[in-house]
Amino acid sequence: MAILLTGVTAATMQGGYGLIPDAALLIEGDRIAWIGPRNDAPKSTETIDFKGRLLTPGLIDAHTHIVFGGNRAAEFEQRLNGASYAEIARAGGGILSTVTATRAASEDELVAQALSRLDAMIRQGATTVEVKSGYGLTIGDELKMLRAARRLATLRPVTITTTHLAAHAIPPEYTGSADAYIKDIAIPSLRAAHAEGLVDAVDAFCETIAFTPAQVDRLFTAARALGLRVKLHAEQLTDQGGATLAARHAALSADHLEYLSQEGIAQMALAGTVATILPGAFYTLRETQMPPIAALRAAGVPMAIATDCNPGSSPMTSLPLAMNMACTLFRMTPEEALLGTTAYAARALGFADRGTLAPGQRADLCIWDAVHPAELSYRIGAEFLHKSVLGGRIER
Ligand code: DI6
Ligand code: FE
Repeated sequence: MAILLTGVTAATMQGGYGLIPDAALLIEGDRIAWIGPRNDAPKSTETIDFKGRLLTPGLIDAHTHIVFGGNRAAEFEQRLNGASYAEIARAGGGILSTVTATRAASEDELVAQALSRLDAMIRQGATTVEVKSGYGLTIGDELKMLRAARRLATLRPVTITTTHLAAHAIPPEYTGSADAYIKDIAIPSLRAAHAEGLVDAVDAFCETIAFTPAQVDRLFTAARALGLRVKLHAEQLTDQGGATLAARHAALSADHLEYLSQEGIAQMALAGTVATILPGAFYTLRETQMPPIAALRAAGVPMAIATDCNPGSSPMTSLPLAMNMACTLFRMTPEEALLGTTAYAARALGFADRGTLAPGQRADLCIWDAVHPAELSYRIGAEFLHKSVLGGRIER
């Protein structure tokens, strides 16, 4: 079955926007079979005219924590009454309050709650979503989270990739024993989850309030022995040399990066590690140290942009809003922002078959009520997805 989409301005995201005005795109099965000027389009049994709308690759959210129990509105209120994110974390709140709620939730409850967040993401153009564990922090609860994430993929026609993040926080029962936690919980839960086919990548939080580079190094060594790629929450609140460590493990991405050093940038450039920029967390925590966008750009490090959707530091489900924040807060260009949620987001997840419009690529597409791609970053909180195409199927 072939469908020809015509009357679109296509942003192919090859070499920048890669715009093709008055374009057409042929879908065959779940793949893009052809793309080019409408006048050169091959014949097709079915044609849909989108009347000048904008066509982009389906958006890719390369960093989310959408599976969790409860919410943290109360902590949001505490912060507005003067407490800092790190203080709340040290007092056993923050991530740990979500751990308590996540442990108490059944797998079905986690799926139901995550599904409403996933649906909000889909309405804003997401077609591939990475989902992390990291609020269970026992072997059983980490497995429960990853099983819930895998089930999302059976309930919606999007691609879900799973990331094991047991090294996200030190649970109360291991206070002062982070080394033991890595040995007894993080690494065994990784092996168990991998054996069950629940893990696509491995992540950790390298920070003074979480794990040291040496602890992360042990986890990453175990991950790579299983043949898994790694990524890292690095340099979010302080410079721990996390990006350099990630690069040494050929990481797919290093994420956050507000306190990234020039050395870290150089190592990421050498290793081909993507910089995943998360402006939602910067915005929510009212950080002032900006990630070194100009230096990353100068070093040629590809930058992805993601929602970091999580209950504490970024309760956000819109990739276009993340793009807007990356432009307005971090001075990224709208072209970089769209590359960051398409071509480079794909790279941050290790996908070569999506994120651009080209023959052979997976037919995950967005058609927007917009004319120029800069509108995606320019508008604040708008809902302007006209239709999405998921694996060749036109969804709405
Ligand atoms: N950094 C973050 O911004 C999220 N996780 C992390 O390592 C926050 C997670 C949370 O506060 O629940
Ligand atoms: Fe995160």
